[in-house]
Amino acid sequence: DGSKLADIENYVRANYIPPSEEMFGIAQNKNIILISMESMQNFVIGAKVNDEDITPFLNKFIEESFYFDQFYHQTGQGKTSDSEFIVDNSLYPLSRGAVFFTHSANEFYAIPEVLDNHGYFTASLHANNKSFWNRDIMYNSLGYDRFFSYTDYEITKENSVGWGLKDVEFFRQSVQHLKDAPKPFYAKFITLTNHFPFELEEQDRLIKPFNSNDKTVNQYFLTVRYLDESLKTFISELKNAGLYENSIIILYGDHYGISENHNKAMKEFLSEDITPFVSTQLQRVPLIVHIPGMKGETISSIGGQIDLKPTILHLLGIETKGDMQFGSDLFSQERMDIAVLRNGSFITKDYLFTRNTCYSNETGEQVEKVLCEPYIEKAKIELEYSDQIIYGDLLRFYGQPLRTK
Ligand code: GP9
Ligand code: MN
Repeated sequence: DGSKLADIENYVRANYIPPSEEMFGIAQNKNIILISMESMQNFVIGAKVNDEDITPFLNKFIEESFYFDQFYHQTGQGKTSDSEFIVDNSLYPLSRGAVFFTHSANEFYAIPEVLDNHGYFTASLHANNKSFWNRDIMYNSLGYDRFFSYTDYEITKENSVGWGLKDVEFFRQSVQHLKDAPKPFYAKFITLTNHFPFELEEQDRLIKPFNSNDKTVNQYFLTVRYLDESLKTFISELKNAGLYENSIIILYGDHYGISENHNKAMKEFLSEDITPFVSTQLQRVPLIVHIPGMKGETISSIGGQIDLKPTILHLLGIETKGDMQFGSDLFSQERMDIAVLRNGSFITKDYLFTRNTCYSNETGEQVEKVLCEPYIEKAKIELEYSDQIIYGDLLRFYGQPLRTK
């Protein structure tokens, strides 16, 4: 295991990207509010259905934020839990199963543990049973101070739909928890209403559904619209609670909502064939970073959930050199544009590789495979190294001196 770890360490060190000088520490000692947007894909941003905006609030919020429009989810079978795992650890999830279940006893050096060492209170908030996805156990390994789950919310038949507490209600009640929390905090909010099969009561349908033969796709736009509305509520409640100005707000989509089983309706919606190339590009999820007092801009460098840990820590002025991580700071000019998906597909500025075929990422035309070759190798190595860390519980042996505890 020792020699394996040395190889991985060399790779990670060689690939370390220093932070953007301009952004490093810009959010020092500020609260971090992380919002996991259930099943939110990027193609709905700025899009309309029946001439109505699907995400009117986010469209505006993006104007005053950093919006990453080439940002990919990297989840596998562990869905939401995989996205949580990737974001907190800058490691890949597993190719099968959910690491939240299979390796919850491992040693990690997740964001909550890092921030604990910097005086932060860390919490996850999610109005579902605490043991779903084994969160109650895994959160201890990741270092969360507190998990606000089902029993911390007032949940009734009236304020629930589909999987549970409606997002608007979830955010309303969550702000109360935040008000009482120690500062500064790192708080993750996991939304739920925009979850398959996208159920919604009449009163919460704020736009007319899409009109295809596919009920799932038709309803998806309604629950996305509802999620957008719940975010608007949340932001205004944060303002009322005096929590807005000293908090960095980071919103990201956890994974796709519309699977390839719905290509026919998606073709109707997008007016293009859902080829493997398009399918891969559809794995983009929104990433929005709101920093009080900063104007923001749209950033089109290619990245994924794995890049969030170094990005967040650098904003807080915490160095990540020496950390066992596979992502890099999204604000850094020096980073390489790449997103490696869990199935081995990847996207760079020039190329998109999926199902053993290399495409131009710009035109979608198939190109010679040899052009993708260097990245095929990189993607393979990264996924393998990350797997080795998890299967071998290698962080047990790593980096004790670097940890400040
Ligand atoms: C369940 C919620 C949804 O608590 O996170 O899980 P998903 O099915 O999206 O992984
Ligand atoms: Mn999910």
